[in-house]
Amino acid sequence: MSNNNRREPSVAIIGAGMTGILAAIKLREAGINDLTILEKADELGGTWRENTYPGVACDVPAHMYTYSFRGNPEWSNRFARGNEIQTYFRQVAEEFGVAGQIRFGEALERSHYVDGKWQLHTSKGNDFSVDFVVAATGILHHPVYPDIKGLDSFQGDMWHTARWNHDVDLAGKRVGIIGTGSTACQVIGDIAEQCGDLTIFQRTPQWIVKVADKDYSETDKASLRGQQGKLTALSKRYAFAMRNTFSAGVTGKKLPLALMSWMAKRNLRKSVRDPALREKLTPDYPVGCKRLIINSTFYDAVQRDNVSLETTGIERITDRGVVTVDGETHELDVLILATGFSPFEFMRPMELKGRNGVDIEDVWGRKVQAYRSVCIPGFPNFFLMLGPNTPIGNYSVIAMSEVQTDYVLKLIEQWRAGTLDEVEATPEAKQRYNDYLKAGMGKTVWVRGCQSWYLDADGDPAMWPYSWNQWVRELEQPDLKDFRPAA
Ligand code: N01
Repeated sequence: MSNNNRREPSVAIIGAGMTGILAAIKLREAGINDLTILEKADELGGTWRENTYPGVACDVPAHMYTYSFRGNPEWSNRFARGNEIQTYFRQVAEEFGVAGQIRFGEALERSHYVDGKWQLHTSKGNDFSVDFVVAATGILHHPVYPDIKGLDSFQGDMWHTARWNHDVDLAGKRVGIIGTGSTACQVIGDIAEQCGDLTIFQRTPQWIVKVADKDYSETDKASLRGQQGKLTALSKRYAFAMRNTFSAGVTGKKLPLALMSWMAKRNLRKSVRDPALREKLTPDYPVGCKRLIINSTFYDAVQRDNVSLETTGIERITDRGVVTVDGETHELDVLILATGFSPFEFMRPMELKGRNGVDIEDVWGRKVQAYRSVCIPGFPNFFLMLGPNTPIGNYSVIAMSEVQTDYVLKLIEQWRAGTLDEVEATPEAKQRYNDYLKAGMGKTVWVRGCQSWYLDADGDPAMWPYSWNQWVRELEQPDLKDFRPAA
């Protein structure tokens, strides 16, 4: 307790990716200095540390994909490459004094809420307690390996895109890739030229929009150096455009959706010359139902002579390659699994037990839900960043983290001031919130007949179904009646 009777919290931040770095900066700005930042890996950067596949880039415009308080004049392209994004996060963490505070190579293994404190146990055998836990563990970080018979029998080189094997040179090799999502499209566009033969195993075609990339010249960069105002204005312009096109379209606004559809269909029509190939690449579901792919290299790659698009289903994998259901064997030297991620794990496999020993596995066994994406009843003083129903179609996840971090800080402020003994949303508030989300889903494009990582086992999208502005407005101030009152 400090002199003015405000409680000063200790906080553990789990993960030093984009959100963890942000949380650390903002907590320190709020005068909260008792911080422990645990990072399971030996480097910060989260998704941008893990995804090093050829072609990795962010399909959100770079000047919008930065913290609002620290633009980056150095981007080389409109769509920043993964290594530049990773460098940006490292620089920001260093500039704001966060990097030196990170405990690398130390994962949080257990987190138990006992007598008003979180008792933590880490992979290095350290035990300590804190008032708050901020789980900044990201959404898409558990690779999905496809459930295909014989997968492990393949004798060539095989890896998931998030675990790229840089020791294998693809030049001249017979390469297969399973999947045609955002990741696969970036990989294929980048590796097609060097492979001997590249076979793309497509289960479902995807809609793709082309937004021209742009190289930023030295003059462009120089004009932005030291100009946070200009960088902010640029970011706002992109954000405005994304909000009013893709984000509005997927949540049911007719005109933006019509524009997205027109852009995707036109892109396919104009880019792919052969009608038979075009037919194979044409989805049978509405544009935006699966996350819209923004890419300008895939269609060119798929039309190369050394690339073939296989749409016959995979029957099994053998030591030599992929056997499709028509009995054909596709012999391969390398098999790349661009099969996506499991989006409902969040901070798991960490063992998380809340009030009275309630286990997150039991709570989420029925359905992965939270109150305002961030708070889970039964787990006081625990904040899940980018939790279920955070994502807003094709928008910058950094902007989402900033809004949620401000919200969390306001909740911690209530605890510091003693208005809340513990920050815990009530089960009723969580239920009301999820009913409200469900009510909005019917008009979104995500429920119009496709399968995607957005959907949970019940077919409910784990997305925010309303507008960006509405989301920001609703998170501006915590609604205290949704939390357990102080005793
Ligand atoms: O994964 P995906 P991703 N047999 O789940 C196929 C973000 N991201 O890594 O469509 C055959 O989209 C599956 O087929 P189907 C972004 O949010 C961002 O590409 O299910 N195929 C699909 O084609 C994105 O949405 C950037 O029929 C199988 C593919 O694998 C998210 O990450 C860049 C299969 C998986 O596609 C995930 O994208 C890249 C099987 N058994 C990614 N199992 C940015 O630029 C799966 N598939 C910000």
